[in-house]
Amino acid sequence: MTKKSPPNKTAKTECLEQFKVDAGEQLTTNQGVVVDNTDNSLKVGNRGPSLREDFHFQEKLSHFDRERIPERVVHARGAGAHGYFQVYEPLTEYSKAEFLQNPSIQTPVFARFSTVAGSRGSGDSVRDVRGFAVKFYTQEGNYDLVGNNIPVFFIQDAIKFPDIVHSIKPEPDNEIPQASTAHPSFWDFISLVPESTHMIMWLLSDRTLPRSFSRMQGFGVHTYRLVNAEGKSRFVKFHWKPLLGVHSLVFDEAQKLAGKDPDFQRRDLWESIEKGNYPEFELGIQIIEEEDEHKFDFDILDSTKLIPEELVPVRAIGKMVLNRNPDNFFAETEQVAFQPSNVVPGIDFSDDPLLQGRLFSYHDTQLHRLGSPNFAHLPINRPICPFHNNQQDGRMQMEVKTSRVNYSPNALGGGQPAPSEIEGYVHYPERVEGHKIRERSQSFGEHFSQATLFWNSLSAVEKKHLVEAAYFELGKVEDQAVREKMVDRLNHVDQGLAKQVAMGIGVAAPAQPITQNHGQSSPALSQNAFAVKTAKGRKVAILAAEGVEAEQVTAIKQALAEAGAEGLIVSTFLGTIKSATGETLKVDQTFLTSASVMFDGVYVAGGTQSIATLKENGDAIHFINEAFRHCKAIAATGEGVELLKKSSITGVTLSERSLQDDQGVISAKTPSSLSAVADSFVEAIAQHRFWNRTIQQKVPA
Ligand code: HDD
Repeated sequence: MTKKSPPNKTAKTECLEQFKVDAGEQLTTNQGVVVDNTDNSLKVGNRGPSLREDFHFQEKLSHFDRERIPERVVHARGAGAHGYFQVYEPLTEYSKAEFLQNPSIQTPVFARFSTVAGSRGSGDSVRDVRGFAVKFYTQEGNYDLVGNNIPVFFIQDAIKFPDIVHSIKPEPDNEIPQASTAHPSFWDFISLVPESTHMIMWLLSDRTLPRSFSRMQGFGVHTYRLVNAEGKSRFVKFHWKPLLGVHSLVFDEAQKLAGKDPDFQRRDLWESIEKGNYPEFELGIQIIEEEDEHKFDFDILDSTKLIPEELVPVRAIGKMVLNRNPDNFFAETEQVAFQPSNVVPGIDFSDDPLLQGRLFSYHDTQLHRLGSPNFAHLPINRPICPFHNNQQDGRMQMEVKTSRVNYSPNALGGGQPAPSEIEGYVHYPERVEGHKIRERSQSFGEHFSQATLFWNSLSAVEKKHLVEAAYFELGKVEDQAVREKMVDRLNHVDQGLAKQVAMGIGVAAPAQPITQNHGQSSPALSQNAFAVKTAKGRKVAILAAEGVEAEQVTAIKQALAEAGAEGLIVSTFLGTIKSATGETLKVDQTFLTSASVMFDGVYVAGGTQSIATLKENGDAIHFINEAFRHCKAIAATGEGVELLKKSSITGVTLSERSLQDDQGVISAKTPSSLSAVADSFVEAIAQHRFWNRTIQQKVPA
């Protein structure tokens, strides 16, 4: 899909535009010398040796040789988008940050979503935590909220970060596996680090298989501070909630997608924006008064804990809309440099030891990746407000400073740049005292209660998926002792869970619980709490061949379009097909270029000849079986119902006459009202999945 022109401009768009350069008309060297032949190097005679004086060849090759910069050590694979953030009402009571005061102001943002473990070229849909990083270009400087789609983290202290990441990444001897935690060294580490228990429950859950970036939550994870103009500080946790709801893939689908369309989520983000289906997220805050810091049965500085929404409600304070794709992936998405240390007045840090370590690590990483202390000059990283200081030299300085001084204080340069006379960023004057010790607070010592809370809060199907994920992940660990240790660990969470997992991985079931399940739950931890039912942005495959009933295809396509969804015709060959009544229909995808895993639902239109062809096509049958197995909405009208009968789908009733809707399988052999079928199908797509298809496992796919 080609890129449309950008919508209304934000201050950042204008800032970026100064740096935009189009392809130009005439090829030149970087020195501006015109080039009239870039296909042949300079040689002595047309078969002769090449000449060293070929400066065009040298420049072209040496630039190419340096075109890659080190990929991010984690979160290497990602996709980004521009947009804006707008606060709903002034947040003056809590924060003096200017961008949180005025509901009429749109603050430009750039968001980057990512996986953690895989390299830049890995698949989008793998089971992994997703990064959720947002740079706000405020008038007071850049503010970066660098979070994940999971509200807790693996470890409590940043000094363990290299260890956890080394264990997740491919094993060092053979670089296997790519983009997966399903390997012995990861589970070896986890089995020895009890503080990771809560996080691995989330890791094994459907949260790590988001349907799209626009359908996942985001979390700041750490406790931060908000500080108002009077200097009053409160603790805060940040939440992003997607307006399309929180929805996930199923694991089999995610695995297949990694081969069928490794760019699945990147493509979805790009196409949604190009079609005007802008991803939207509400920013929410949980506020904790300073005097309440110690009122919880966990430490709010411990990043392996969340604050249940039932204890502290999340207040929605504004909305982010992502409405413009980057112009250049490398210049923007690859070079964007997020740093949790980028804050503006009114937002401050807590003493969370994980956060404190991040305040060092990201800046250090940018110096390495981008290769220069001047990385803030890059268009994507430049603040939209002016910035001046005496840090003038270093690689790739983009500005030509004209003052003769680069020190402070100075008189020769009129004392400038001078420290501001109005208040700048003032760190919250928290009072601290203590001894220098390498220790962990005892208040960080309990590791299982919230893991149990999470388990108790899941729906039956979410629990089933979690157990299956454990079978897969631990099933890839050949070391029996590690598997035993993990069952023992899960027995701290819930004995029932430990027993179920033990059964699937060849470990003896624990006879006794280690800790009694406390029985508490937090409904907001289940994805069901945010399962917005809308068909907007969904994609549907319409299976068809020559002789299809065009009227049926048109009715379904129209109903989908009205709901903000899209119906694409999938057939054997690209080009066009002729309908039963002679219309020409364009084929969008073939059975070879697509698969059911790339769609949210499948529709089979009638037409005697079309269905006779599709019945002989194993790919068409597989398409239906697979969609059924993944609990997706399926519809068929007219002779289309016969194709469903030819498939292996089972346990649902198919209609011989008028409309039948059984567990999201909608059929109408004699479709008296196409619009009623279309409405039911759109409604079914909006449900996302039909988890109650209890016997879908029997269907081969
Ligand atoms: Fe990190 C990248 C999120 C802990 C060190 N991290 C990175 C990105 C995200 C996160 C979303 C990608 C940003 C982008 O799109 O460019 N990281 C988190 C969260 C954490 C966390 C939510 C825990 C709450 N990270 C963490 C720790 C450390 C790092 C404890 C080191 C002490 N993270 C990095 C890094 C990266 C990074 C090595 C790699 C590339 C980069 O920073 O720019 O510095």
